[in-house]
Amino acid sequence: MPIIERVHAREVFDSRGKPTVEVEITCRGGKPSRAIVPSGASTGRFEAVELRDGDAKRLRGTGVRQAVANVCGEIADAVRGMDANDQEGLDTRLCELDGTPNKGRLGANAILGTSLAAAYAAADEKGISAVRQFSQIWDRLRPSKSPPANTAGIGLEPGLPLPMVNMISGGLHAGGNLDFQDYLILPVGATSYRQAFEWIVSVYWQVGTELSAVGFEGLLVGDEGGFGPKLASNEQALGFVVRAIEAVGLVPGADVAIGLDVASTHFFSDGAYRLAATGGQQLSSAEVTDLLESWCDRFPILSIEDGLAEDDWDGWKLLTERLGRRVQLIGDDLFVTNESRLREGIERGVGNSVLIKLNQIGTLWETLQTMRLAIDNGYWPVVSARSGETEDTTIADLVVATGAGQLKVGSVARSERLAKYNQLLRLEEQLGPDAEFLGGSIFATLQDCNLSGDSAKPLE
Ligand code: 2PG
Ligand code: MG
Repeated sequence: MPIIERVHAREVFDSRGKPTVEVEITCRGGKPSRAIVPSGASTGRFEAVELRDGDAKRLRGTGVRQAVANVCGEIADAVRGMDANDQEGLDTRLCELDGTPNKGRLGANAILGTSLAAAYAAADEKGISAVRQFSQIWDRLRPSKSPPANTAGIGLEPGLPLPMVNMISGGLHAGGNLDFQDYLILPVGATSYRQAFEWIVSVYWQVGTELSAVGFEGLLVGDEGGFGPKLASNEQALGFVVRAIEAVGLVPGADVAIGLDVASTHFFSDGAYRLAATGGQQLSSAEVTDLLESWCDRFPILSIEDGLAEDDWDGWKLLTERLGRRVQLIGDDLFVTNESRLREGIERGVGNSVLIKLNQIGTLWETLQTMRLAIDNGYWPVVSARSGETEDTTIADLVVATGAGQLKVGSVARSERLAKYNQLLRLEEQLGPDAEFLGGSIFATLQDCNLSGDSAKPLE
């Protein structure tokens, strides 16, 4: 049994140069195993608390020395001697030790680092890979029967995910003027992860070429590596992406569909959605829904995240009634990977998909419970990175282990993103037929979503 013997933590830095927590756990007879916690910029109000020192004299208050001290002190004392293989028991202990509903006392960063490092330490002691360890943990929650039809195939077996990849960035992630945070592509017609990734790289390069050709500062990239231009409108970005897909010989919709992360919470205030890119235009929830519906009519949009804000349940209900049968509607700030918020959404009939970010909730076990709840209710889980990332590849192993079907990591520039994409290439090679690529087939039940036509069109 992998017994936790040593727990250590240190302050390291993420892709924005911001301090974050790295935890190192050693089981009896094993080697030190570590995990690094990511960090968001467009965070939801209901996320678990990321503990920061707040000491303005050091690193503008962003230090995580207190969280590190919590791991090395109170948390280490509590988990030493525990079975690292018992993820549920360990994570429950961590939640009880913290004692608050939002992990505000010890910090979700301290707790998640410990939760994940324990999983890696257990894998090391057992002599198995991270993906196998995560798969064994998921086996305790893995649906035993077929999930509802619209998410058919998800979660049952390990599998390579469909990547959802950022091409153009705006919002809080880039210095341009776009209100919407991510213009993404989903290579739904690809038949393997490698092919999907090659298509993505080709389209990404082409978007850069198109932006440069018309004189935009297209080659400046945002926090997640997507291009961060100043454009005439939020809509203009969609045209660049569609043209780039066509220019590399792929079919918009059939081969490569479009996703948006509107991340609307950050431009919602006093009951209105305020769009800076179009001169301070103010829209109601119904008007944002109209706008998104008109875009879905004109562009091959398959997925929309946070189309409305984290508190706008009534607006979300309307959005879901209007678009929920033809588009994946992902709740990120709305659900914050939190089982009870997702349950509320399911009961209210809001959204049909949930973004899965480990640090929004703060332990591995709770994250997996939210995924299971989603799958049982026909909601697509989309495993996601944060805008502040590191070389840690947990989410790549996790998405394959659970067969969750989709992964959102950011763009194909910036090595903290490539760390995950490259890990998926390794897993594709190592697992072969044991990890099928479900690709766009997971969306087969969406109507009018531009998925018809030839799939697997070769690149020129
Ligand atoms: C999001 C994420 C990742 P952040 O909104 O989905 O793109 O951003 O980590 O800043 O919350
Ligand atoms: Mg988001």
